[in-house]
Amino acid sequence: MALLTPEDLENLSVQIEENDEIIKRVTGLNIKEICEELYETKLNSPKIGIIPITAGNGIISNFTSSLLFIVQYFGLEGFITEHPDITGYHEAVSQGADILLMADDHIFVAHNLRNEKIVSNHVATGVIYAEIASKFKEASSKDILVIGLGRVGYAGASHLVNKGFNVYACDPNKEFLRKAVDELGIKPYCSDDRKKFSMVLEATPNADTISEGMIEERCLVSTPGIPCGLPPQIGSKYRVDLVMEPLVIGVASMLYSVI
Ligand code: 2YC
Ligand code: MG
Repeated sequence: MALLTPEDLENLSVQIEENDEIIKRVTGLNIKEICEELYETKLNSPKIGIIPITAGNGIISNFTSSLLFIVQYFGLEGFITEHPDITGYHEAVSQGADILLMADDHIFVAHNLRNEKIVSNHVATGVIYAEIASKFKEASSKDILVIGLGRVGYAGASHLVNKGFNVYACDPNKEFLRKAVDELGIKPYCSDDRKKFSMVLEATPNADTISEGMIEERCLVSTPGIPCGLPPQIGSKYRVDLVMEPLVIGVASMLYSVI
């Protein structure tokens, strides 16, 4: 899984403002409204404990401060523990945190100590970016393309199948593709198929995965993937609306999903 870099998290407030505007324009709802509708709940006022974790590649300098910004952006009270790891865990619980946020290099979780719900970032991110793509007001059909069937893409594809969309998907990893076909019933799609889409969920760690033959003019590309899968020249030529943001949208989905 591609690890975030401090540069990815710079100007997070600008990144979320810009993306929230695009989301509102293309779906009619902003990110808060999409989460409230998707998870059928408001956030209420849980106290969020954010625990730095030193395991593996260790601390990402602005990761936990970014999480605190996000928690406060959604109007919640939060704190970053003074110490990392288990000392931090003990501190967070002792300080009365209702929900814990913590990540190592393999998984980033939100754990609600009050109702014992726990969610991973890759599932919550896949679901919310799929939901955004599926709510494109100008979509011409319920056909939707998912590029990348790893942990994030699979969760997104599964959510779209459950919502009754006609999910087409591609992934160079034949095992991932077979699994999604067998378990979700998605339709395999490869770039030389003639079909074009107005809604695309891109969930790969690779750049430039989207080619001209895949997309309709004025389509919506929804992607948490860093680097961007949409080549800029194709984005401008086809006047594509792009929703792409590194952390806020995924964390919002995590928080609402454990309420
Ligand atoms: O600063 C810390 O506490 C580090 N242990 C955080 C490591 C986060 C690693 N995960 C990532 O970079 C991201 C996830 C946020 C989503 C995808 N990759
Ligand atoms: Mg990508």
